[in-house]
Amino acid sequence: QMVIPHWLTKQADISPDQIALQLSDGSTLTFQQLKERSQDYAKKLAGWGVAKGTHVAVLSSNQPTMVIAIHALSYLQAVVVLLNSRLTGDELTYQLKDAEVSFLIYTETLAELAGKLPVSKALSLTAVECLQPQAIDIATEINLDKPFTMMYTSGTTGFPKGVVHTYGNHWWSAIGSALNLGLQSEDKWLAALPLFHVSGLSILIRSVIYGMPVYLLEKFDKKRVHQAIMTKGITMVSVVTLMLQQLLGELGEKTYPASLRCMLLGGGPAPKPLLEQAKEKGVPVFQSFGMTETASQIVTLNANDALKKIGSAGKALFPAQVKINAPDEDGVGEIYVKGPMVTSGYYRNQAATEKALIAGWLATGDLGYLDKEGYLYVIDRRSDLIISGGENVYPSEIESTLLRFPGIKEAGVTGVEDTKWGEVPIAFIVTDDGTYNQAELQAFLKRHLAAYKCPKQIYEVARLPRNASNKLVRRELKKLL
Ligand code: S0N
Ligand code: AMP
Ligand code: MG
Ligand code: MG
Ligand code: MG
Repeated sequence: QMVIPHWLTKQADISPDQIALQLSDGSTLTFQQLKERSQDYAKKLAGWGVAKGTHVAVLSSNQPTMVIAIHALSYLQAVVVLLNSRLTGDELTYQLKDAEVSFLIYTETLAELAGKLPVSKALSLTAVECLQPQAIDIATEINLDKPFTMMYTSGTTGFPKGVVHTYGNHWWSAIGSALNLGLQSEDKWLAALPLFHVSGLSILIRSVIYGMPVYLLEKFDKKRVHQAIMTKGITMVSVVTLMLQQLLGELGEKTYPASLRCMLLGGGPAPKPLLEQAKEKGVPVFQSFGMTETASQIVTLNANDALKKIGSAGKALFPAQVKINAPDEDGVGEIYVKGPMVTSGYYRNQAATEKALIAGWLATGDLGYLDKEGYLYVIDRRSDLIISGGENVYPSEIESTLLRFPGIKEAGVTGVEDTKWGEVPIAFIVTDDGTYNQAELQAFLKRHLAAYKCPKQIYEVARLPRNASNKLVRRELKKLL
């Protein structure tokens, strides 16, 4: 069993006056203040009944109190289930049940959505602050083998799976990142990606482990992010492709301050022209490959190689390995990764875990190859996955929702290119004599699916492409357009 001192307590001890969090209104919290606020918050949560091992869901935008709540839950050794605020009540209800959540903390602006969820013990982030604290022993250590967070990721079967991250997964992810990017005393990481994704959460964890300030934005806004990079001494920022695209637009003919040393790009493919445009403007883009299951980036291009290996996701981080399983004659095959940042499995889902984790390697489902020098190129993503603005959309999930609507007999969903989102879903349906009500269908989809999953177009067709065993052939759907 690997045990380390509690990371926030340790950082508050080493660098009490260092800024931990900086907000756009100019306010800050030092590591000492963040520790105290988190420990106080933990005592209030304990008074409410949260204890070691309790599963507590958090539904919030990037608020400082959300950061405090996450650290507080680690002080209680509770498990944090991070909820994607773009999902519908239906979708979240599935996750809450699957994750066996018994407490919910939400931000006021999401109170209406929170009210739809089947968790009897639910309080807003600020209401928790009004609770009576209970004198309890705050955890002084972190056991790296114990679970800390859970996040849901959809699968090819249509049902989301809970990815469990141990403290050790997060620890090794942060260490791997530091060994690649280096640590500099003036580093400040801008967090505009949602903290409910590992893309955002991993910034907070790097912050406590490195003693590095996070500049926290409630959500991504191109103007605010641009202004922050120009004027707030940001050295690192994490982005998805759509954000890079919008930021380059904001930048125009200007250049970023030289202190910006890393724009970490992940979460999906990046078109080469965009990377070249970034290169021309001198934007230090580091492309990476990673997924929820790997607790953020696991393969990243480093600064020295960024210019000569444009389009590549780089090499595996120091504690990690990457290989191509069963490569074809061109060297293309499924990307397998391995390392201590990789999840040990999906929550109470042994079948899915066994399918993904093969002899210590994670089968990512993505296709790629390694060039002669061992650099990874990702050429296609895992089966059927559509990535819209960095959010994952699974055709099977939309198809099964469509099929629940009266009058729809068959449904097939595929992704089409979109200039803004990268890719968006469209649907093809076969109906009982075309009698379905279009307006009702739209309302039905909106009720059951997150907005980014709702098909942008629905085409009625006579039949869907199927193979000899009558299975839908999704890649042929586009031919019906
Ligand atoms: C791109 C974002 C910011 C867009 O959201 P925005 O602008 O805030 O939208 P809203 O104002 O809320 O809504 C406006 C309308 O747009 C629709 N909409 C919103 N998002 C999407 C979307 N993604 N696709 C399609 N439509 C969308 C709304 O529904 C609304 O429409 P109407 O009015 O019709 O309802 C936002 O989507 C965003 O934050 N995306 C990124 C999410 C993300 O973080 N993804 C990465 C997940 N992957 C990982 O975590 C693993 C990889 C990783 O760790 C990583 C990734 C990136 C960088 C670094 C790392 C790392 O390794 O550290
Ligand atoms: P998620 O679990 O939401 O983080 O989604 C991760 C998925 O994004 C991966 O399985 C890939 O399909 C895709 N992805 C991540 N990085 C890249 C990349 N560099 N190039 C192409 N696709 C990527
Ligand atoms: Mg996923
Ligand atoms: Mg917006
Ligand atoms: Mg994604």
